[in-house]
Amino acid sequence: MEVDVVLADGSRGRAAVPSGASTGEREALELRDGDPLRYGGKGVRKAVAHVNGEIARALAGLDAADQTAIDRRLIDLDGTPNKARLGANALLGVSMAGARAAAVSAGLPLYRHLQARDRYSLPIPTVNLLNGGAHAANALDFQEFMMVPIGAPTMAEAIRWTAETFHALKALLSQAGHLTSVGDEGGYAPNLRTAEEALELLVRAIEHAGYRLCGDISLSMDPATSELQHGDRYEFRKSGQSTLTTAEMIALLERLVDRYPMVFVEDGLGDDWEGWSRLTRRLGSRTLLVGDDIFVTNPAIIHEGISRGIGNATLIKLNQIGTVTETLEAIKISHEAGYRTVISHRSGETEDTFIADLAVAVGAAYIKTGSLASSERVAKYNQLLRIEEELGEAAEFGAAARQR
Ligand code: 2PG
Ligand code: MG
Repeated sequence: MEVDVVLADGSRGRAAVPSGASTGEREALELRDGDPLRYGGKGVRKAVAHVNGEIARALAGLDAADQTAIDRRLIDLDGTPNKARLGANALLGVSMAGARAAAVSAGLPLYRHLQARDRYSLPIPTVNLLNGGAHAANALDFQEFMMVPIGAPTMAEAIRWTAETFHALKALLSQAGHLTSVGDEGGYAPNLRTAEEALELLVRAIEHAGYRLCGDISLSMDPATSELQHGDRYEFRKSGQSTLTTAEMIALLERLVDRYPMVFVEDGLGDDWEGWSRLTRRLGSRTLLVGDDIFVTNPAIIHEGISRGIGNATLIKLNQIGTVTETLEAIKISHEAGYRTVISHRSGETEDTFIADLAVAVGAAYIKTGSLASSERVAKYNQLLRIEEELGEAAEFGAAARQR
């Protein structure tokens, strides 16, 4: 789904909307046609018709520089709590393209239009090198195993370290006779079974690439346990390992956090607020516990999570909530409560680089946007490199992540 917004002064903004495979239950609705004869039901003609019809009429004449007013109009027009009538994909495409058009009209780069600052912090990439779960056809139940180049001095160096580690990992996998094909987010998808096997491989790849584990490069993971949760149990169906209770899942995560330097664990538990609060009490002082499917970038849910002591960091995906304004609100609420933010891609991405600018604008600690294997992910890294170059001395890599 791609949208063009054209302003009266001729400025144009274009944006494309991504799509996820492992979605949170309370995400805004992505409108698909459901016509089995086109794209297996996944076509977006209805959403496109909404953009070109009802939405275009409702926005004509509004000031694009007033993002809040644009998004308020979109939300009111849709009229449902989860954007089910017009589709969050339709609304978000317009919202993002509108922001871009306004930036062009003001003669500003997108990040500066979203947030004017004297100095910017550049997010540390958290890079998915091994794929499992819903993102790969292997026997690994946990979804994402990532490297985080926390010791890199600049974005450019962080990306070089990442590329070198990614290739060192490929060599290790080949030597061990593993497949080196990749999963949805461009990380390798070898037929491993356990989280330990995956993390051990990352540790070896980091060392083979000539970096120090912990000092230079640390780790993170997204088990995406909402996909494993069935009732009050976590089932490891892909690997066929035993089923875990919430307490056992917390114990497993604790073992992994004890053993490996883990910047964060995302979605360590599924839709279980009581369990999340236990998990946070147990591990919250040792690692970031990032809420993705539990918070779904929804300001009201994040607010409730914060007041109940759930997690200590927020994953941010524009299309989970459906407008730029609500996304900025979700980030603001998180930062005000001392929660770090991780700006994230989706497993189904486009070449759109909005999230790179967003992460810089808001001073997010981390950005999660896949490996360096395919252009829809590399596009975001390239945009971060351009921003770093353009900002020069006005940018500090990793400042937000290092802040106490
Ligand atoms: C996640 C995302 C992105 P998906 O779970 O964090 O990595 O995956 O887009 O499939 O929800
Ligand atoms: Mg996730």
